[in-house]
Amino acid sequence: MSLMPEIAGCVERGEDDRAADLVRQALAEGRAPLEILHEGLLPGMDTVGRQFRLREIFLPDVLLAARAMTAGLDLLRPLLAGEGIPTAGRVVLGTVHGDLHDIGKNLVGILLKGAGFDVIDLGHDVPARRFVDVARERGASVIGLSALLTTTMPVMRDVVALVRAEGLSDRVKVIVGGAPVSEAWAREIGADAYGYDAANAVERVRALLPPAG
Ligand code: B1M
Repeated sequence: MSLMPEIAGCVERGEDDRAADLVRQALAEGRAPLEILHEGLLPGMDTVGRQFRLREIFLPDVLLAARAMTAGLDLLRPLLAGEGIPTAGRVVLGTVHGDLHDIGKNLVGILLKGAGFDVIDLGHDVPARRFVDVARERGASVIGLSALLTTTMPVMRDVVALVRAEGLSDRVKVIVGGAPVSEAWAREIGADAYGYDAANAVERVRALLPPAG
């Protein structure tokens, strides 16, 4: 079997050690980190999500899959982040309150760092108020919000409202993303941008910031 489907299979079966071994092997064979991510790890996680929705697998299986995905991602992280020149702007990033999903948010953070942004990652389950306080205190130009649950998406609206209420809209832009989030939702809540995947998030963040100089 070729390496990428094998990596996907390891994620599906929650085989973290083997997933890491195969990612190492793929890197040793000269495969690009982004290729390993998009053709190995992510398809595995997609399958897991589908199976979970259809109740073919259960929460413990998803946890094991997430652990295998993370084992592979940890090896790619330094390579995806590259050298990075930390001058492109400061971004406060996190998964919103009530939401523990952080794999996609972590990917966004890795690619933002790789693109030269200074990323302050607040982690997951982050209250709206904390995003805004940290952005103000640390002089960030962008707040990046991730949500994977339809029930936690409203926290994004709270953040946008707080940024407005505190008179920060000119200085601090808000980008939202995550599987249930859409361009229409971003517009509805008054967010400044929507990123449909991690690479797109980087492009959208770049577009939000004034040109340097
Ligand atoms: Co849960 N989960 N989960 N889960 N989980 C989903 C999201 C779900 C769609 C599964 C399903 O039913 N098919 C479903 C949500 C349904 C809904 O709300 N409509 C769900 C559920 C219901 C739950 C629980 C409630 C289950 C339960 O307890 N009964 C529970 C909730 C816990 C909580 O958060 N309070 C739960 C728990 C978990 C685990 C802990 C087991 C685990 C998370 C582990 C972790 O993150 N550390 C987990 C996982 C792994 C998933 C699935 C299978 C995979 C998510 C993932 O990591 N995808 C997911 C099903 C699915 O999405 N296919 C599911 C890979 C990741 C790279 O993609 O996060 O979409 P994603 O990120 C992408 C883009 O969305 C985008 O870029 C990323 C890279 O391309 N993006 C941004 C993300 N954030 C962005 C921010 C941006 C821009 C782009 O700008 C700032």
